[in-house]
Amino acid sequence: MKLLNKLAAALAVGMLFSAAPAAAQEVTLRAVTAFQPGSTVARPFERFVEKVNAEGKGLVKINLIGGPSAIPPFEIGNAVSAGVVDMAFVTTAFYSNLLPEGDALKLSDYTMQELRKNGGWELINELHNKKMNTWYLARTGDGVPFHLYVNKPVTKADLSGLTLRVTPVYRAFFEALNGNSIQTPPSEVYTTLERGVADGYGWPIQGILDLGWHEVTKARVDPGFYNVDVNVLLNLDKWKSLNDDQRAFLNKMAEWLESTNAENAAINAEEVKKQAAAGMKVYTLEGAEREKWLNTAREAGWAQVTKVAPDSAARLREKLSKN
Ligand code: 173
Repeated sequence: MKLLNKLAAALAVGMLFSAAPAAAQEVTLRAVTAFQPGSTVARPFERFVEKVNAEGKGLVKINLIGGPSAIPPFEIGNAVSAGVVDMAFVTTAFYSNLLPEGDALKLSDYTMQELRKNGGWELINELHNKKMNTWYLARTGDGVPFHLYVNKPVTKADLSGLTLRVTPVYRAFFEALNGNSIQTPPSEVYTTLERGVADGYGWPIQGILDLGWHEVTKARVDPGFYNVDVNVLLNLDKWKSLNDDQRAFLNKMAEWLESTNAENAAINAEEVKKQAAAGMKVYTLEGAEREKWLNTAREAGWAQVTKVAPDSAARLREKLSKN
């Protein structure tokens, strides 16, 4: 081999070696969670972060920079959309300013595993891509209903005379039953109840005790309604900048995270016991009142999606709903 060729070969090999570490470089994703660190609703994401960091060494690392005191819950959608953070664990109700039709997720009658097969996930992801520059990586909360919690009796599907703390999850439903609504982030629920500013609030079946809210809550109304959605979103530019291995790894972790939704039935049952042990009563609606309660929840929910996002509502209902 001539000297020049040898040199060229050596250079090429050198380039290969120097290119290799760059391709395999670990990416660090800055993440925030909309829910109180350590609380039941935040826990699935915290387990996800632990697992990604344990199994993703050299590939992907998540730096969980904080909870709702780092970025206010209703600002988190903006932050992940703009790339102020790379990843967020947040419910659609907190980013309805960017994606109003996100309201439809709580109305889904299918599990995420089913939605990944029937094209529902593609539609949800497409809307997140186009309208808020995010990638819809995974959903937790499947199999967790929301409830109304109250300090005054509720014996009918009628909320006249009650002022209730809401987010976009509950507003259309409670108002359809003549309730008054006032919106607050979770951090203000305790004082809102303590001061009697509200007579009740919406929240999932999980997490009341670890937030201390049983201290200011007399009762829960059954049945629960809807399905909680708390989602892992990535900034879309960040997602696109990852290499194939990093994306495949995150998809595998997302599949694992969604498989943990199967644990929710048991967690829900534990929460019901804990609420009872804390002295909380239950008002159970039955027969026609129960039917009215559940039908109003669903129809007020879809009417709201249709009102705020007429372009997407029919497509969403077709993919997400059995009715
Ligand atoms: O704050 C809320 O009541 C709310 O909208 C919500 C949504 C998902 C999980 C927990 C709370």
